Amino acid sequence: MRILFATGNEHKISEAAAILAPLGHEVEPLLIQGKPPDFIEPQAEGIVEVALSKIEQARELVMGTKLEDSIILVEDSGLFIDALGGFPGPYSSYVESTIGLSGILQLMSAESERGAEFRAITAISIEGNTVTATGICRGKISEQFSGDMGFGYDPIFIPEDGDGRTCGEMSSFDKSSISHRGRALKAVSELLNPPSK
Ligand code: ITT
Repeated sequence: MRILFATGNEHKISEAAAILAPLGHEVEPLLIQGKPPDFIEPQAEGIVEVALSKIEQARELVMGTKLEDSIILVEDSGLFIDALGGFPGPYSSYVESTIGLSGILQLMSAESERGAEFRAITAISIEGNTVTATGICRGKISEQFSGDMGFGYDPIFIPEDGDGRTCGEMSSFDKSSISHRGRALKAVSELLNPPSK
């Protein structure tokens, strides 16, 4: 299937394209007048509500255009740190662009309990219906930055299903095999193409 990913984050598009290609799907960016959509994210909500709001906004954007019948994908994701009561969670994007990763390491500097998880909610709109799936990647916050691959919080997140490297030190292939995005996209893909019994 050809899936249009409505996101302003090009790293999400390249990761999703690599995850879904072996499952038979082609991922392209959803562009409106040549630009990715700029979503209004309801700030008081959780990531499920934000993902549903994004899919609603994306559907409105394509309504009445030649993309109206396209399959559209959106995602909302975030980093949830146990010792900070789940912060930054739904505020991950805002926190990354304000205090940044160094601000998070500073907040965590006196913490020995460093458990955290990435969560992703993907929502796909197909023939007027919306299907959603969740992906979680447990891990911990590193003591310092490591690696310059990936994006966002990758240089300070060590996944527990990995080998001790941060996601920032992993190839996109290694990261996607255990990431929240990889898990959510595989789950949503199974809902689109249920495995034959
Ligand atoms: P769109 O809303 O346009 O899709 P966005 O980058 O704003 O793009 P989110 O609202 O879902 O995405 O915010 C996700 C935040 O969590 C943002 O700060 C990301 O950098 C971070 N994040 C999400 N997935 C990540 C990953 O795989 N690795 C590192 N950081 C990630």
